[in-house]
Amino acid sequence: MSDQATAAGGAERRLTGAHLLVANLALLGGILTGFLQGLEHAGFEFPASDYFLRSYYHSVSMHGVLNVLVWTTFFICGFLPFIAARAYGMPLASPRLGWVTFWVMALGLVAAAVPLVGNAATVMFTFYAPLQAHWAFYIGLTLVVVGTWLVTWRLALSQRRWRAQHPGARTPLPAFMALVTMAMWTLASVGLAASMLFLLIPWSLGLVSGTDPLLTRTLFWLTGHPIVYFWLLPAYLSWYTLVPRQAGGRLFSDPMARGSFLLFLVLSSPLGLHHQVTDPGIHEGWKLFQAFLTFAVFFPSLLTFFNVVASLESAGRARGGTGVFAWFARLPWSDPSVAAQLLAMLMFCAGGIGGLINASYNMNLIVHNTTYVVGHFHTTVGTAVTLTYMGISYWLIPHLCGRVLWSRRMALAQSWLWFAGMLIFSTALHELGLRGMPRRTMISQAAYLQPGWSGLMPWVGVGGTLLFISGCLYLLNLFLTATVSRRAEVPAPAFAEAAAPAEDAPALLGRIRPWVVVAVVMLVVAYGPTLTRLVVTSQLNVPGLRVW
Ligand code: HAS
Ligand code: CU
Repeated sequence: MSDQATAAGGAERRLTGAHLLVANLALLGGILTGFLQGLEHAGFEFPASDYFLRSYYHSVSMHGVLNVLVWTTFFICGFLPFIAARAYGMPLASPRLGWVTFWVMALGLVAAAVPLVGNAATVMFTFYAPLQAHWAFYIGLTLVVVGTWLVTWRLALSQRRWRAQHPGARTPLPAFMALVTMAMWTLASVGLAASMLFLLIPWSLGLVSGTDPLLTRTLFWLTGHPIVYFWLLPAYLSWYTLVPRQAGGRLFSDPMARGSFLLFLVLSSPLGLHHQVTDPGIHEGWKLFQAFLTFAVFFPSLLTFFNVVASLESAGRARGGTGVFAWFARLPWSDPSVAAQLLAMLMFCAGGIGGLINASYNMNLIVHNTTYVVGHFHTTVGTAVTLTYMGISYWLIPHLCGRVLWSRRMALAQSWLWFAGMLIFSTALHELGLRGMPRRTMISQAAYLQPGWSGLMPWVGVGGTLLFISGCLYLLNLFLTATVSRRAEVPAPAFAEAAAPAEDAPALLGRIRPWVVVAVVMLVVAYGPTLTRLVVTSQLNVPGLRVW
């Protein structure tokens, strides 16, 4: 363990801290805009002004970008290298590359943020053409993506260095998971990169007169689906390798955990068409094929469910828990880091089932573009991921700052408040979606407001307010931790030992490269014909629109 303690030494700690600072600043903007949108859905007038938020749509664009693109990406790029260094028991390769990466991402963020805040990129986080943002928005986001590739590179260099010192040994599970996550993402991001470099950037710079909305949408979703697993897998990493130990138990199976991550590597990317079921111009056969693959990518999450529940059960029983379910109550619910993540897991059970409904081809016709989808992604990225990252922050920030968490009780209250707020918020949005309420709409101004909606709309505001209060408590607690809390060495939790260790697995489960090859083949099969046809027939004749 002493190896682990020193591995993520001063340099890595500062680097991680810098990423987390940016992530949390983004979250502050994200929860503020989200709060105002929740109130708007409850019937309050949206406080548009010339100074800050010009319109409801300006707010939604900021909310989406800050929360799902910036908060997540910066958290991940700080957290995974930190974890990898501890797992390898050695400092990562080239801290300088680490800092170059951070500054590339930060520069990109500033470039994208200027037009975003200035209402010149009110195009939603999906930046669908033909809505056209200022070129700096696209270039800035592209730089952030380039930064993530550099993280992959640095992890790969570190893996090589570690491998040279440990020939024949199995890569430690947390480092393996960090690598697989970044490999999956790097492969998946080619769609977005192609869209940015060949279509959106030249178009926004005026170098070409038109673009092709369907082609840009297809390239976006090629990346836009796997991006959700880019957010999820670091949370899974924590659920597998840290939470069982924090709870006083062991990981049930290391090989099964590796297998699950490798399945994500192979299956995450070739199924983005499930976001385009209603798009014309793409053959139904390919949509159906990708719908089946979407059901396949359910499987590694089911493996995760089984493995993590079995691990937690070992912890609950070790703490004197009994019965079929009663052991769950024996887990250390008084530890805010654990409680936040357990609540995140519980919410993800609902979020995952909702995903299954979205993915059910014909059922998608009912929920698509309604607030049902908004309900879905607030239980997934908004809770499974975000509440897990919050739970991680409750040990990581004190560890990085060398100060104890300012208030454990506040952290516990915050976690439960998030869970309760989200329960209200997402239930109302799911139900409103089933009653036909469109998403991404300034709904209180809609002329077609339905009588069946009015009873539920205030609950969106109630849930949103609880979430806002919870988010503020989280940020306040961390701020006080970092500035005025008592100084002390706060150890990071050690990694969980596995009841079934890595050595039980076939050697192939210890390797990554063969699986990357399979992932590439899957991607080519699932997208090759559709993309080839779209590129060949593309007219590139649709001009940019600014409708805001
Ligand atoms: Fe999704 C739309 C399908 C998972 C995020 N999704 C979205 C959008 C976002 C998003 C942001 O097929 C909107 C994008 C936009 O703006 O248009 N989603 C799925 C499926 C899954 C899924 C099949 N989504 C996620 C995750 C996300 C996320 C994860 C973020 C992190 N989603 C869709 C589809 C759409 C969609 C369609 C398009 C909708 C449309 O028409 O626009 C699956 O991966 C889910 C699998 C999950 C499970 C749950 C396993 C449970 C676990 C918890 C363990 C619990 C424990 C505790 C241990 C099977 C692992 C329990 C203890 C006990 C004792 C019980
Ligand atoms: Cu998806």
